Amino acid sequence: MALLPILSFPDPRLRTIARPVEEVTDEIRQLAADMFETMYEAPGIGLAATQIDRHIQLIVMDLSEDKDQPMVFINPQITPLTEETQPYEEGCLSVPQIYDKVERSSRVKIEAINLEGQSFTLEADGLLAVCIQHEIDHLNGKLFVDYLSPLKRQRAREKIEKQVRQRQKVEAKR
Ligand code: K1U
Ligand code: ZN
Repeated sequence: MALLPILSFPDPRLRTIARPVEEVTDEIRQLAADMFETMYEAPGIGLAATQIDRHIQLIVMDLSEDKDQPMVFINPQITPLTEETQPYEEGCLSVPQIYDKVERSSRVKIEAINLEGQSFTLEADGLLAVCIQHEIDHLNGKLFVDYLSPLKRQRAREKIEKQVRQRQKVEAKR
């Protein structure tokens, strides 16, 4: 298993559109295992392959408190089941320490493939609905800060650039 570096906003690689997975191979299964390790260590509740600079349609997620309910979504497609939206205070491992409200569809149908290569469908609401929409946005090169005002997005960019400068200073002293 391996911990993978997570790209940070405004890295342009986060804007890459992910391509579909053609076949679920051992390499994909190993990548998913490494993504789970990276997500749990961060810590986070979801991770899209885009965030670790792999541009394929692969998402891992675990919404449980005990980190014992791993979910994998390969080539996911979502369909809104309602016109209703709900606000949720989102975070993102690629936009560290920034949290803000985003409105998303309250209920969605998810169609995807699992690590055995089998198709499955499920209906989602609550945090699962929020998180799958957030992660699919990553696969399409979109970030939650894109839903915020230009001023808030600029502030987020400046805050992260400051964090990067501080980290580089600490590393240079080592
Ligand atoms: O995609 C990501 O960057 C992961 C992101 C998922 C997400 C969270 C909240 C709303 C939408 C999408 C995160 O995991 S941010 C960290 C986080 O939410 C968290 C971390 C530790 C414990 C509980 C939550
Ligand atoms: Zn994110």
